[in-house]
Amino acid sequence: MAIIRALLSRASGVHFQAAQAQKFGAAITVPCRFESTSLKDVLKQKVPIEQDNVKNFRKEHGSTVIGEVTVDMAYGGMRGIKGLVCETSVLDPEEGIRFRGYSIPECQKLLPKGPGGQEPLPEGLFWLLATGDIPTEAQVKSLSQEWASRADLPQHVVTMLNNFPNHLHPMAQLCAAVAALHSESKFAKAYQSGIPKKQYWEYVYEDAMDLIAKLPPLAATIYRNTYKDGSSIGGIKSDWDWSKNFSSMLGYEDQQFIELMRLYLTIHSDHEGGNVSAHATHLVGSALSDPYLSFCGGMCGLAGPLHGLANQEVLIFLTKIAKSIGADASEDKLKDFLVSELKQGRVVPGYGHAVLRKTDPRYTCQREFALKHLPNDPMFKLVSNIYKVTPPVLLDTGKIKNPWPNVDAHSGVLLQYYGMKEMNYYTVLFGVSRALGVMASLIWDRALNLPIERPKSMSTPGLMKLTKAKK
Ligand code: AMX
Repeated sequence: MAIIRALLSRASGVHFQAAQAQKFGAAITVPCRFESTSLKDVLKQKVPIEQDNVKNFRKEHGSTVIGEVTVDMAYGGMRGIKGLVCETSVLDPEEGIRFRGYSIPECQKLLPKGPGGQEPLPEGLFWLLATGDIPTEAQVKSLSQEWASRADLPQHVVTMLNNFPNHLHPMAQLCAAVAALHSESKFAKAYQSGIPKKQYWEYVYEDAMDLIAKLPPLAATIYRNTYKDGSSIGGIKSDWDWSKNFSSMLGYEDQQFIELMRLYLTIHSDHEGGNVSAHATHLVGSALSDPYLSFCGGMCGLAGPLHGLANQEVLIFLTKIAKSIGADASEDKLKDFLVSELKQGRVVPGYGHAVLRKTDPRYTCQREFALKHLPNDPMFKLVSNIYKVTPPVLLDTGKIKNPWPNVDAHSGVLLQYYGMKEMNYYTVLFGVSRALGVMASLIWDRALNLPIERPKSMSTPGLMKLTKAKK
C-alpha cells in the first residue's frame, strides 16, 4: 500500500534525485516525492519501506565482509573502520560532504530559500536529511511553522540559564540546559509506559522536533545572558523561518546576517556518522537515552578544540596574528608565525581533517559568501592569505595527512564581520545546526531498530597475543 501511495505521489525532480542518489550511494530507495506537508506523515509512509529494504538487504548480505581492521586502526581512533550505519550523509575524502547524495552547491541550488534570499533554508536540509527528498516550498514552510509552535522553553530551564555565571563557557551552558530539557521528553515517558519497539521512532521524532525548535531560544538566551546583560530574546514569529527567528532572538536583524545564518545552519548540520558529535549522539541514543540526553552527549564532544570548538580557536588564532604581526602581514611573516606555532607544539586550528583530503567544500562556500558580501574585510583577507601559506607549511612537517582548511577556518570571520565578535559563543551556533543532522539520524536509528552499540575492545597484551607479536 505504501509503495502504491509512493508511486501515485511521484512529482518532478524524481529522476534527477534517483540518479544522484544512485551515483553517490545515498540511502534513497524510493525515488519519489511525497506530497504531504507533514514530515511525520511522510516518514510514516517511508519507514516501513526502508525497514523492509534493510531487512531484505541484511538477509541477503548480512555476512558479506566489507573491510578489515588493523592494529593501527584500533590504536588510531578507528580511522577507516566501516562499523557504523548513517543514512543522512556520506563524506568523500576528495569531494567532501553529500547530504542524501546532494553536494553543498546542489543543496544551495535546489533547496527552498527564504523570502528574497539566495541561501537554502535549514528546514529544507532537515527535510532532505530525514526523508531523502528535496522538499517543496510548502513542506519547508510547514516545518518553519511547526518549529515556531514548539519553541517554548520550560521555566525551570530558563531559570537555570539565568542562574549560570557568565564566566561559564557557553558550550557548558548549552550541554547542561539541553540535559535539563529531559523533563520534556515524550520518548522517555512513552518508554516508561511500555510502548512497543516499533513505536520508538515516532516518540524520538517528537522529541527531535521539539529539541530543534527549542534550541534557538535556548542558545539565544545563553548569548544574551553571557554577553548582553540578559535582555529579552523577544517572541517567536510563526511566519518567520527558523534562522530569521534565531537571528532576531540573538539581536541581529541585518538581512545579510540572516542569510549567513541560513547558510551556516545548513552546512554545519551533518558530516556522516563517525565524527565525535554525531557518533556520541548515536552512541548515547543506542542505550535508549532520550534525544535530549543523546544530543547533550554529542554537544559535550562538539565542545572539544579538535572538533567544534576549533571555530572559536580559529578566531583567537587570527586575532593573535593580527596583534603580533598585523592582519596585513606579508606571506613570509605569516609563514614564520605558523612555523613558530608548530614548533611550540600547537595545532593550526581550522586546518586538517580525519577524513577529508582536500579543501572542505563548507570552507569554499563560506569563502564564496565572503567574496560576495565582505571582499575587503581585513580579517577575511587574512584568512585568504593564511589559505595560501598554510598547506605547504603543514606539508613540510611530513606528518599531517590533510593540510587543507576545514569548515572552522572560515566561519568566525563571517560572524565577526556582522558584529558577533564573541568567539567563545561560535561553537553554540555549530551545535544548533548539528542538531539537524544528528536528530534526523536518531529518528532512523530507532526506525531501523539499531541495537545498543558495543564494539569489542582489546588490551595491548590481548592484541599482542592475537598478532603473535614478540614482547
Ligand atoms: N596543525 C598542527 N598539527 C596537525 C594539524 C594541524 N592543523 N592537523 C594534524 N596535525 C598533526 C596531528 O596532531 C598529528 O600529530 P602527532 O602525530 O604528533 O600526534 C599528525 O599531524 C597526524 O594527524 P592527522 O592524521 O593528519 O590528523 P588526525 O586525523 O589525527 O586529526 C584533526 C584530525 C582535525 C583533529 C587535526 O587535523 C587537527 O588537530 N586540526 C586542528 C583542529 C581543527 O581544526 N579541528 C576541527 C576539525 C573539523 C571539525 O571537527 N569541526
